[in-house]
Amino acid sequence: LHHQRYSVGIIGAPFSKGQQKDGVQEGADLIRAAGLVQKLKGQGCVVKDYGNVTFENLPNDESIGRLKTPRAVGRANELLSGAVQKIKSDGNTCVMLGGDHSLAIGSISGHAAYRHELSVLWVDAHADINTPLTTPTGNIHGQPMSYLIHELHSKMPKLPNFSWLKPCIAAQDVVYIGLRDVDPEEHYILKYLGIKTFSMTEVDRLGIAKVMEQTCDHMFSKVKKPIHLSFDIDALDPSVSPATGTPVAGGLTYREGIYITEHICQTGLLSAVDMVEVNPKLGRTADEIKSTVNAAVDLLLGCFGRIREGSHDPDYKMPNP
Ligand code: 5AB
Ligand code: MN
Ligand code: MN
Ligand code: MN
Repeated sequence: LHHQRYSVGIIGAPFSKGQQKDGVQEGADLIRAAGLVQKLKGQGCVVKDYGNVTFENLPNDESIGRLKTPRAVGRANELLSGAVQKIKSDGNTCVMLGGDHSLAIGSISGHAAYRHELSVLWVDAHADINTPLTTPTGNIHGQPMSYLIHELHSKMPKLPNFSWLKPCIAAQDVVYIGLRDVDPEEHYILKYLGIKTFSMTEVDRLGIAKVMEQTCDHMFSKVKKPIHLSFDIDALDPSVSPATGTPVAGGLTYREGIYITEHICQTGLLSAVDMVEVNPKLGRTADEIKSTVNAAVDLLLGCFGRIREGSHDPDYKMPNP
């Protein structure tokens, strides 16, 4: 039984302007209130909570074409990127608690500024790879990947408050798990770039164990790069995590979600995690909120050494009568 002491740095990002539903900005504090820090410490992690990023209110943030609140999203991600770089340079695995998924722009670019070459595992019902010109909704939480991938750079318009951002991820270093609601334009982009995807069809066909084996084969085919896990809680089935902005039927079970995190943990390469799109205001009952938040906490525990068979301290001595 191996025993590793993970150093975890937590940053909260109470931001919701990548989409239009109120409440997702409360996700980070709710995940904390469910005992994340104490539970991580309880399984042997060294944890530092860096608090929440303070976001400014930006007036006159008019839409650009269909794109909603671009200036707020650009500035928020610039701030988050800096916070993530700091947490990485302090020697931690970074945990970013959202907030909506537009925050992956800052989280991944901040991570990449520190570690240069990354693999990105994107666990989501959605591909979040619309460009500002293909988006059907104008919501930037459906677009973060297009801002980050080198191969899409020529398809991206110049936007205010995004001039700090450079694409930092290669299409071949991205793997998706859980897809089941992909826009036609996004499907074109995924195929055109040859991105590795495990939709729910592949999860059904192969089972989650083979999906994870093949995910790691793909990510490690050249060199072993640090892994950025971006986990949208809507990847899980709405029966498990109903309190989220864009739920889609037919998702991952709780057990499949946990298996993903256990497997990624066990690679020893996990370098940053996003946990996003938990929206307590969209739970219809207290139990719906609780189930969603507990799932988010348990997934994060799985990222940092919790295994379901249990574990024990190597120095443990049984009490004698
Ligand atoms: B989420 C949609 N594809 O672009 C769009 O929750 C939905 O971060 C995006 O995965 C869902 O608006 C964004 C229709
Ligand atoms: Mn999603
Ligand atoms: Mn998402
Ligand atoms: Mn969503």
